[in-house]
Formats: sequence, C-alpha cells, structure tokens
Amino acid sequence: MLATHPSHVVNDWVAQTRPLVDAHLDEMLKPARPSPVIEAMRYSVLGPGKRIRPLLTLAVADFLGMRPAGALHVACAIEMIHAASLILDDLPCMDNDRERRDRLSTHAAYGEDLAILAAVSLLMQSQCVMASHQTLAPELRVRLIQLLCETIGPHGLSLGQYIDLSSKAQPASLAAITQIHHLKTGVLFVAAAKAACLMCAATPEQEERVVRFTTNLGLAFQLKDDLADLDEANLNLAARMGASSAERTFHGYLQAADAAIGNEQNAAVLQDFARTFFSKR
Ligand code: GRG
Repeated sequence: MLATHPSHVVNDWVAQTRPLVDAHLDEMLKPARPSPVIEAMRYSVLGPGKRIRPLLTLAVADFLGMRPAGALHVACAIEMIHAASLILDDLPCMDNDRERRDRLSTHAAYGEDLAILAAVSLLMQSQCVMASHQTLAPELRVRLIQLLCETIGPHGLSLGQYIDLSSKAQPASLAAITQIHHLKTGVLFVAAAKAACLMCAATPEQEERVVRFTTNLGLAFQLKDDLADLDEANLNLAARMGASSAERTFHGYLQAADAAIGNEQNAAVLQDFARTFFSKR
C-alpha cells in the first residue's frame, strides 16, 4: 500500500520547516567568544546536509498532533550528534574520507586534532542544550538525554561503527550487514522519532508505530545507498544480495514503513518523507 497523498505535501512542509532548523542550528552554535573549535563545529553542522533527523523529529511530532515547545531545540541537538558521527566516521583511523557533502571533510579542512575536538564538543553541546532548555520539564530533559546517550553508546552508533570497521577485514554475513545498517543509521532515526514521542507523551501504540516506521526507513535508506554504490564492485549488502533482490527488499522496507504509519490525513508528511528522502537516493 503506497500513500495517495500528492508529493508536494512534504516538499511544502520541508520548504517551511528546514529554514527553521537551519536558523536554529546557526543560533545554537553562535560563538560566545571566538574559538577555533566552534568554527570546526559550525563547518560540520551547518554544511549542506539534508537535515533528515531533525526533520524526522518534527515530522513525527506533527504526526502526533502537536509541536511541543522545545521540539526544534531537541531536533537540532540530534543533528549535532549526527554531525559529530560524520566527523568521526571520516577520520583516517575510520573510513578515511577527505570529502563529505561535495567538499572537504572536517579533518581535511581543519586537521585531525580540531576535528576530534569539534566532534567531542558537539556531543557535549547536544546534551548541554537539552539539559538547560527551560521549556522542557526537568524529568523530560533527563529522559531525552538518556535516550540519546544510549543511542550513541556501546550498543548503538558506536557498536555499529566498530562492527562495520571490523567487517572490512573479514566479510560479514547478510544478517550482520543488515545489523550494521540498523546500528549505523536506523538507531539515530529511531531516536529522532522517540524523542518526539517523549515530548508529545505518545501512547505505547503510537510509539511502536513510529519506531517500526523509522526502523524500516533506516534500512531502506542504507540499502538504497548500497544500490547506488553497486558500480564500485564493493561487496556491500546490495552487491551481495544481487541488484534485483536488493530492489525488492528496499521496496519491502518502504511498504513496511508505510504500513506502520497508516494512511490517515496526519500521516501525509511522514509517508511522503519516505519517498522524498529515500526513493530518490
Ligand atoms: C560518538 C556520535 C558518535 C559516533 C561514534 C563514528 C561512529 C561511532 C558512527 C558513524 C555512524 C555513521 C557516520 C553512519 C552513517 C550514517 C549515514 C547514513 C550518513 C549519511 O547521512 P545523510 O545522508 O547525511 O543524512 P547528510 O549529509 O545529508 O547529513
């Protein structure tokens, strides 16, 4: 079942919402005093990314029928975590990429030392801005910080990165690659959605639906990326599965995401979201 909403729904929504995210990120990273670390942080966060994760938080909040005070702040804190993960991922000891988003990666532009310090500072600042945001109830702040720390930590992004790096030496099974996809991408999508659930006091049933939605979205996102990389003859998941099987699996993930979110009026943005950001990759 694919949604019947016109595709301009999400385009209009993103056109309205993304500038709010960009302006807020800019504001959150305004240097109180000149600092080379802040410069590197701003370079990595304010670069030309798609802002999928903060937009997901806001889209899930809208799906749940409210835009709580502080939602934009939390959404932007999640983007800071994403930016930190990209800085670390590009380092010579990890993926060793000198380019990101069609320009120099952060360590290539600022040096490894400043890049690592910028990543650590972004992680700290993301937690600090949540801890100090007055519009969020203190107990909610603690739950959001706990959610994001767990997402980054030894059972989340960090584990995904470690398994991914280890699998370069020894080819991983299809199931292991799918796990890497989930841990490297899915967990932060899921956390972006869960953060909205916490702020909107979602019911367990609503939370289960958006977690299923974002889990499938994360898997679809990574598989599409692998399909786009098939030419490089690397042994990514799509190459291992074969292109047609990978295409089928990709569409299966999108359909599972659709099914989780349903076809109600307030699901229009989320359903379109999947197609806008994932189908075209
Ligand atoms: C301590 C935060 C932290 C992480 C440690 C380095 C690491 C462990 C994890 C790396 C995880 C990683 C970089 C996964 C790739 C995720 C991914 C799909 C990146 C691309 O996302 P897009 O397309 O990027 O949303 P843009 O550029 O649009 O923001």
